[in-house]
Amino acid sequence: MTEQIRRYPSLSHWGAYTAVVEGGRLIACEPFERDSAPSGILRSMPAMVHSPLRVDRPAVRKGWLRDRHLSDGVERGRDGYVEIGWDEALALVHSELQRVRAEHGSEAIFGGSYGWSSAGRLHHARTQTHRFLNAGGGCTNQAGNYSWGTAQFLLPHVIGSYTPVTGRVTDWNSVAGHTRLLIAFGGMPLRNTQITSGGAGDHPAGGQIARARAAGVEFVVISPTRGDVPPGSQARWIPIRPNTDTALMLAMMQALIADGIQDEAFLQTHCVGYAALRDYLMGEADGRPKTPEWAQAICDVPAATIRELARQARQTRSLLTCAWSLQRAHHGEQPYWACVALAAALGHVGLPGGGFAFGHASMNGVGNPRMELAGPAMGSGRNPTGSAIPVARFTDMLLLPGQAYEFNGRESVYPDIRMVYWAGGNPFHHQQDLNRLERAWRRPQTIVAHEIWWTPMARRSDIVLPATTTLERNDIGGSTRDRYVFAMHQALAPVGSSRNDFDIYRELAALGGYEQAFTEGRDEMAWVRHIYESMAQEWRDRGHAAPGFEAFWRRSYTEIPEPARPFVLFEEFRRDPQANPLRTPSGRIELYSEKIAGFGYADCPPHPAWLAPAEWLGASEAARWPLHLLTPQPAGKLHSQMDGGRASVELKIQGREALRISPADAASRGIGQHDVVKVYNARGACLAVALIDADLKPGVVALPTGAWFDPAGEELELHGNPNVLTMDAGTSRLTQGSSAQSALVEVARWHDAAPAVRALELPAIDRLDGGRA
Ligand SMILES: Nc1nc2c(c(=O)[nH]1)N[C@H]1C(S)=C(S)[C@@H](COP(=O)(O)OP(=O)(O)OC[C@H]3O[C@@H](n4cnc5c(=O)[nH]c(N)nc54)[C@H](O)[C@@H]3O)O[C@H]1N2
Ligand SMILES: Nc1nc2c(c(=O)[nH]1)N[C@H]1C(S)=C(S)[C@@H](COP(=O)(O)OP(=O)(O)OC[C@H]3O[C@@H](n4cnc5c(=O)[nH]c(N)nc54)[C@H](O)[C@@H]3O)O[C@H]1N2
Ligand SMILES: [Mo]
Repeated sequence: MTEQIRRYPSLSHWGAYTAVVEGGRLIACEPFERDSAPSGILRSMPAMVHSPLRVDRPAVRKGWLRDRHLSDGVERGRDGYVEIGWDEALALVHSELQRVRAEHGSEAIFGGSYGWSSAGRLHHARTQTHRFLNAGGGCTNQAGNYSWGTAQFLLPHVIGSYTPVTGRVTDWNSVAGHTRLLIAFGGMPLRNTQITSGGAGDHPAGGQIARARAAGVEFVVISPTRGDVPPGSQARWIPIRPNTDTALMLAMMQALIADGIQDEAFLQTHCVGYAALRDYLMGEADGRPKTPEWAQAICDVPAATIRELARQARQTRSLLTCAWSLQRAHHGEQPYWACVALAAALGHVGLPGGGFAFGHASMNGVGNPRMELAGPAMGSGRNPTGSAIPVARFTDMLLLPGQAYEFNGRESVYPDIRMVYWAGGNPFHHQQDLNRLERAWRRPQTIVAHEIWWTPMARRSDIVLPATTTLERNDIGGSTRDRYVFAMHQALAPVGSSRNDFDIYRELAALGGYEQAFTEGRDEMAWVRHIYESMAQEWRDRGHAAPGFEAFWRRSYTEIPEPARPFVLFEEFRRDPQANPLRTPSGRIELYSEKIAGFGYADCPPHPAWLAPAEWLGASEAARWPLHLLTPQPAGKLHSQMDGGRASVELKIQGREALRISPADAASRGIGQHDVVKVYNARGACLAVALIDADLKPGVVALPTGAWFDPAGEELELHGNPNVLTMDAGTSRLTQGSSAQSALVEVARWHDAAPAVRALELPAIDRLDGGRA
């Protein structure tokens, strides 16, 4: 008898799909029928869902099982594991949480748990972690994100809001209808538009770019690589040194002022602080006018090009967009502030197809025409401790308890962390300077993780609880960047003895006597229904129809129509700034911020300025480390998720991540195509395989993120994880964002036999049934 094939609607951050199941196994993921450009990452899922790398049963690190919270943290990452039963595992976690709360207070539990988790909003592991820890007395949380965390804390000072980085920018209909020149700082790599946080029904970016081009929009891509030019855009590529866009933008503004063609009226009526910024640009303040010639020496773009681009952008309807990567760099506040200032001087802010925007190809759905209606959402409750650190500063926190730090005008002190609880993130993916993190990671007494796979994070935790994938539970997903909301039907029984994060927390909450506070009396399907109904009620309150839950669940998705009018960012503010002020102190765009001036931060002055990053090609350190390392998002996966899947593995070369290097830089180092290379600096070293790329500006190398961390000691990482090389420093005291894109390195051919990568093999586990993996 042949097994019946069944189909279930589901959703991932890389798109909606139908799970095809045969004999209890996922055999394929068929893209959602309305997706115009489905992501290839779907191909990785069947093998990964049933991978031998799945965490099979609860497992405890041997040293921790023996010595509990007194065990030696140095053994994390080296020790073997012992499987135990669920009851025993939950009892261990529960008693450890109680001990830490009683002896050290709830602040001593680090529950920030940063990470993307899954697209389903109910079972979103990070949200569930916060709900659980908050209900039990609180924890130390993390504020902001790695993605656009610098912008999140800068932009409210400048434009009163950070919604332009959540995707709410002048939409593609307005662009196709009105923009004549679109300048993309950081380019528009379509690879990144595979992803939407919360999932999506369509991937329209490539189509929108082609449509805009057909409508006559001229594209200019400013980037260290021609690889950031999207196909179909016919964009002109202007190569630039990494981390120097601020100088280019300031010089464009200076050129406008020098020619007397800046939009003086807009600067006077809609901005404050223009005079102070102008003095800086014209050199009144420091005797150094920020001319195109000045900028050329910094960013290596010809002065004539800068002048000509400024004039063209002033004379025609222009839109500036900055990739999020620009602000994920040391002093990453400056390019974003400079971009807003330049757009103000160009005078098209608030006009159809004009002004500034962020992240058009940083994520799917940016500029997607969509009504401003709620998406499905799950709350995480209030943290009773109120303790939170800036997201990317957690290595500092672990290393420097009690130390004071500055963040957005406030001084705080790092808490003394005894226990770390993580679900749905991989700090050994996302954090900079992983050798430093390894040292910090030894300090907490206990580390608990829920994981699906034996990731580098799981391998460095004391208690590992196996979590289900999305396919093993019912959920609801969607994003405010996309016009669809999706039902996610359970397609598989839990693999191994894995459990839903929600159920793990429910049982732990029951042990602690606060199950009701955690669940609010709802089980899985009651929550799915509740999330849907809350969203649908909001739609109906705002005059939009929404089907009843049963109909939605049966049909498996619901759609919001395109808005009748294109959205133009700051349209109302432009029309009447008195009646529609921004939420800045002045109600206007702040080219000079009194508030920031009051903080007195030398690393974030009160107006946009060129501040040399700690590491860039103009730094004195470049004599020793002559290449600027970019760490772009990986094309074949989401961060480190499913690194062992087909779409990811196909892009590795000889099992290692590929380092792009220019022909000139390869030749001068005797490096040939597909040679194994060592990429190194004072912080660490990794192996990678050279991919010679004529589209890269010489002096720049690019190693995508996501290879599972595989250190053979501090000296050498084997898999090509660039975060052993990146700098772990806040962008500035204002926003404390991640400086991932500011790192200098050297590259050398690796002559020895290259040690095998082990990260995608199982660690040593003593099985519950007596066997050994
Ligand atoms: N050098 C450098 N570093 C960077 C960046 C960069 O540009 N350069 N970018 C940064 C950015 S923008 C980001 S957003 C971060 C991303 O960093 P992370 O979000 O931490 O990376 P992911 O690999 O997505 O980690 C998610 C983890 O959650 C697990 N997971 C998925 N679903 C579930 C679930 O349902 N339950 C449980 N328990 N676990 C689940 C996955 O297996 C995976 O291990 O990386 C940052 N790091
Ligand atoms: N396939 C895939 N897509 C993803 C993700 C993924 O993991 N995989 N992650 C998602 C997430 S969480 C996020 S936050 C976004 C991030 O979106 P981004 O931050 O925009 O992504 P990056 O790939 O880091 O950078 C985009 C491009 O910026 C260029 N660039 C870097 N530094 C500079 C600079 O100083 N100046 C200029 N002009 N250009 C520069 C690089 O060449 C790079 O290709 O991507 C999302 N999309
Ligand atoms: Mo991100």
